[in-house]
Amino acid sequence: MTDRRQFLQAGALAAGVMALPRVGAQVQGRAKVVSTWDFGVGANQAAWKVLSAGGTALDAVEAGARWAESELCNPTVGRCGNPDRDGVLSLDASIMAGDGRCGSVAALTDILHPVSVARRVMEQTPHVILVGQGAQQFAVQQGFERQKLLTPEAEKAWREWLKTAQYAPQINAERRGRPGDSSNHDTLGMLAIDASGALAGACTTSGMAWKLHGRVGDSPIIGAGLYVDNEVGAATASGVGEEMIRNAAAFLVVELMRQGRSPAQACREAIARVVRKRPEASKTLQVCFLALDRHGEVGAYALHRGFVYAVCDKDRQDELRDSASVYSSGQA
Ligand code: SD4
Repeated sequence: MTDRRQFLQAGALAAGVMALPRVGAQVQGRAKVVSTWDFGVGANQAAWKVLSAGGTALDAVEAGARWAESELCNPTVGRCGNPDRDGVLSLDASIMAGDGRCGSVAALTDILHPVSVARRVMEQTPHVILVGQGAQQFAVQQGFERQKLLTPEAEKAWREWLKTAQYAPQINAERRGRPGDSSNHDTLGMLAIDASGALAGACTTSGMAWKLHGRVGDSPIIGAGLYVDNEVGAATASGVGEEMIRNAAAFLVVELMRQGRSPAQACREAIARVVRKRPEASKTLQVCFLALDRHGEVGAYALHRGFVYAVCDKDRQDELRDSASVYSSGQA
């Protein structure tokens, strides 16, 4: 028996309307994209080109992450990222669709667009995560070009660091800058909902500067740095990834939303979980969560001040919001 939805789809297809992307206010209606940090504005605009033309959330977040990987030049994302302790620039990225499809790459070297390799892992392999040499080999097989990415500036910063070689993940400096300010940047996490109501997310990062060679952060770990479920919503994280992995944090945020919390409440409760688990460490580590539910409601929370995120939909293309934070509001 044909159910009502199948019937409507069949009718629409017969009328030839489903096959055509509908551009304009109608198709943009519920579409929205949100991203971590001030440079999220630029990433959102790249994603919005896709969403506003009736494209999918998945294509949109890939486009946004690609923008950050190649166009934005900063020490924590993509080609301008700082290297690890051994001077190697290694990149982590993930992508996830709200129907559960996901892919990621970790510790990938010499490839400009890790997020697109992550998408190929999702679409072309039976696996979810590829790492290191295997990820690079797969990328090359898929037609991605191998290229040296370490910039002279990043190499210089690494040589400076080598003079003391003290590695201590720390809280991020408070963000005072505006979009485009080159001193303000961090890992990109993006979440989008498209006109059909489908959700998707992506993360891309060079991880923590001066990390041990081989270190994998939260961004390519599905459920830690990124989680998306069309039934509920999506969440992404930035900050010291080890805390996100310990707490399965992005999954936790989505599950809290499933239990009825708003995106902001879910992010706050997940931050509280991080603090409860490691109260002392939480005083100096930064952890930030950003969430988008399936209705398009956005929320964020951070351990410490300074986390900003960008929101883009048909009514605003470059909005930057400050997140609430546990320690600055004295609610720890
Ligand atoms: C990582 N979460 O690799 C990333 C880094 C980051 O703000 O987001 N820094 O741990």
